[in-house]
Amino acid sequence: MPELQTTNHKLQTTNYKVGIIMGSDSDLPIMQQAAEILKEFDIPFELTVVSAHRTPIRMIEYASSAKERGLKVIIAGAGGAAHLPGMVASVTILPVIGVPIKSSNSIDGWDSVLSILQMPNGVPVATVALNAAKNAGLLAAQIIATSDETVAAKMKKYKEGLNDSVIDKVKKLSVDWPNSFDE
Ligand code: C2R
Repeated sequence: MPELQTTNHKLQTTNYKVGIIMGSDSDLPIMQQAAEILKEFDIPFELTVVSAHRTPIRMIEYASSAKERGLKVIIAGAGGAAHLPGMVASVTILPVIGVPIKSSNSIDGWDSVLSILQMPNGVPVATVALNAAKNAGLLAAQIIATSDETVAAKMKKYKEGLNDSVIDKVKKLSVDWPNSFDE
């Protein structure tokens, strides 16, 4: 077995607010949906691969320095035996949002869902739905919005947009399918 080496990263302070990490670059097609949301909200973020299984020292160094470096939230995605989000949560006081991923080594996604969801008391991971990196991005934005009025205003607009798009659909639907509630 190769010797485990420390990564020797300098603890540089960053302006990034959110750290998006994933167990493998094969998770990127899903995890980039979180990145797209953060871009939409103009929230600075960093994105990289960190694996609890394959790069344990990197994982400990990344997670334990995250708060000191200036991050406010970590989004961690992993598939199969997905220990990354929970292990990250064990060494930081930052909120950790876990994204279960239906990866090539996943049986049906449940392995990843359960290993991220079923954390022991004391070490919470806010787990979103399978492959729901978009929701992870939104939840991270909502956490940032608690102390950032600009992001809060954008979030309010985003939610109003959701409402408006459903009302548009209701109007279209009611042409062929009238209902007494909307008359
Ligand atoms: P590869 O495609 O690299 O073989 O990875 C990754 O998140 C990915 O979904 C297959 C899957 O293994 C996952 N992985 C974990 C961890 N590290 C990698 N679940 C971890 O530390 O939890």
